[in-house]
Amino acid sequence: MRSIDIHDHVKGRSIYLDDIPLIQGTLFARVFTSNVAHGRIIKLDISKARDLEGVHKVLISSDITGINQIGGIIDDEPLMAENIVDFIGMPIALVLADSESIARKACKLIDCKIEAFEEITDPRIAYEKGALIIPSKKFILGDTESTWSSCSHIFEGKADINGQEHLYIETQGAYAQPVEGGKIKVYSSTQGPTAVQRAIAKVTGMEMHSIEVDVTRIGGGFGGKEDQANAWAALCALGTHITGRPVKYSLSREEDIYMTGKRHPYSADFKIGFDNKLKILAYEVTFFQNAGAAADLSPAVLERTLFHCTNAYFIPNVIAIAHCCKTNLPPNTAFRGFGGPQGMFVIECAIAIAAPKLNCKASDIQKANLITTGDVFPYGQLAESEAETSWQQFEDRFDLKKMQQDVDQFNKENIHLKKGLAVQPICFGISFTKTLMNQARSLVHIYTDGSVGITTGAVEMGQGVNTKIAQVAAHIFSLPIDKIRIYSTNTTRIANTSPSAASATADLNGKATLMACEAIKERLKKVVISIADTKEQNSDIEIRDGLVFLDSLETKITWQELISKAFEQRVSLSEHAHYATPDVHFDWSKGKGHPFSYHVYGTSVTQVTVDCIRGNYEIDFVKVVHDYGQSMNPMIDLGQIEGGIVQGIGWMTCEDVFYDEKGKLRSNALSTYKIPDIYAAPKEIDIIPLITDKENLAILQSKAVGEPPLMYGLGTYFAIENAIQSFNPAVPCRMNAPYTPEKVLLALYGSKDL
Ligand code: LUZ
Ligand code: MOS
Repeated sequence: MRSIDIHDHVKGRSIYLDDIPLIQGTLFARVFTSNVAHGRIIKLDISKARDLEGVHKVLISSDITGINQIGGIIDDEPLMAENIVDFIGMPIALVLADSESIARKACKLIDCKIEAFEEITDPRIAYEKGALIIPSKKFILGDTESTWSSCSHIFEGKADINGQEHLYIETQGAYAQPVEGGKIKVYSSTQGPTAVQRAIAKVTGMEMHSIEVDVTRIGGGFGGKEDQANAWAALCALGTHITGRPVKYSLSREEDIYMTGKRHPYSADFKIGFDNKLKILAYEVTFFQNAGAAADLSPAVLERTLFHCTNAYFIPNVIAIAHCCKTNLPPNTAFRGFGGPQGMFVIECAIAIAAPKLNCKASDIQKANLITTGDVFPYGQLAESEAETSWQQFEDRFDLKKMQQDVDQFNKENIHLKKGLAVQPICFGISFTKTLMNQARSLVHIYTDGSVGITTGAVEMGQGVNTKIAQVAAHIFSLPIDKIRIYSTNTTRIANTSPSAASATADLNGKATLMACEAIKERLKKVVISIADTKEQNSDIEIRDGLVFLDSLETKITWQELISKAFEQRVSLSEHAHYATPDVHFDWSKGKGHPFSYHVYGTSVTQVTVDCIRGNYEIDFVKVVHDYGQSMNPMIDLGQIEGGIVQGIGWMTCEDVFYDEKGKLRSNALSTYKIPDIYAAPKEIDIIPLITDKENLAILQSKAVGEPPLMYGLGTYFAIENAIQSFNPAVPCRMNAPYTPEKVLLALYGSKDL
């Protein structure tokens, strides 16, 4: 089944924030921001801006009616700077004007002087200076210390991995409108309507029941709108609260790129020990996370880095330490994978460095160490593993040996073109690592004409969650999909939502929908029995082609008749259901628990061709065996996998977030920040589903697919590295992603300053 949004998308009829008709009297917002990464405001004169014709108001931090605080996990993030500025792009003043262009002009008239302090941009320097956002976190499994002496081979190294700009097609934005009685309705491009509602309540001083947040859909989020949509919505709502006028702020691409946080860059040190059969006996890793100037979601991201630091491998002795380092950059935030990919990159670096010295391929090490069912992860959860099954199926489908021989042959015959191959197993835990977030609600109405309307806490961001939820209802009621409507996500219909994140949205909201539909169906069954003249109490009902079947026998009752009858009998045709993922828990004081409802596995291989004169490269193919469970929508899942792979490739290759030493973003436009285009995409993507029929907690056994495929992209880095090695084996492995063509060129000729 296709996505239910496809037709409107293609015809340009889908509604995004900027498609909402403007109401009269709307003011346009724009923030004036710091141009210094760290310092003290010594002068702030807004009079010229305020006096500009068409400017309604200029607000600064002292105008905030509630508290000047939008921190999600820790209260460390002011909405507007009071005194100290912590990053370039930090809001200082908010202009409200009759048009966007007047607001832009007014910002230029604000006179602000900032006394600059020393800035920190490097997480290791932040760590040395003790600039940590939270106390460091640690996982321990077994005992590394006593294991080193029994290792036949030990390798140590350092790995660096850069950030990533979300580049959702729809930029951040919000539109606040006054409602009678001093209430406010806010349209926001957010993954987390409740997070927005809470932030507005804090900043305005209003109660949450006076704030309605509504999201029809958003034009991509990738984690960038899990928490960072809050600021713009809070600014608009504050403007409305103070002026009584509608306020809209839709960020330009330029503003969005320089003001919002990105994927976290990490630097890491590792030490890995092997026995003489390629088994990894011990692994020690220390992560330095570049969190930026405020906590945002960094502590949770840091935790997921630890959870995924051994990827799909079983390692009996592990110490993993992670530091959340405070720097003077925009606060970094959630991004597809949420710290997991960074954790996985480092273990893959360790394996890649070890392989040539152990005289084998990285894939030999990977294969020898795959986690199996019953093995324990460093955080105490026992694996229900598909790592070996996916690898096995992968070898059955693709001839890895032959691929390697072809590459070797090609490299023998070519001097200036070299191919590289890399296998990439993945393992990703599904559930919010913060247990309380694993809950969701669904509100299902059947109207008296038999049509169905559903609201959940899920935000449609192009990932197809609305289609999956409609499928769940269609499945339970056995109705055609066009009888089902999914409404906007709205805090007055569904309260206290978790953000649409962690790959868990379809599972959580789908399960709640399943429960609501089942409850209504249970009541309808009684109605059928009452009119179909049977004594059978356990009869199953089903609707086929609009007719009700009782225990597979046709009753001649139509769905419409059944609904009318139910209404006549005053049976409730609505249900609000609540789902909480069973059995998930985690105890941070011990670093142990069962944080994930299940894991998603898979195995990929990537082949690249590097032009060793120019340093550029092409991706020949990515071939994957991916663990679907039982896909409820293969087309949507395929789209997620392809998109994830390309986004992962971009992160590993051409996308290079660059802040200069003053903390100024230099890759601040699409001319300087390169995302993959069609030429950068693999020439061939081959995705083989691994279908399993094991019980799991996924919705209709259809495993979460949002984030895991991104991590197949990691293989690109190592495929490029392997190609470089075959051009110039004297080059030391350096683990510093992304491999931009510039860096590849430097590496090919042995440059030290990679
Ligand atoms: N967001 C979050 C996430 O708040 N907690 C998580 O564990 C998570 N995981 C992946 C993506 N977003
Ligand atoms: Mo996310 S990184 O699942 O918002």
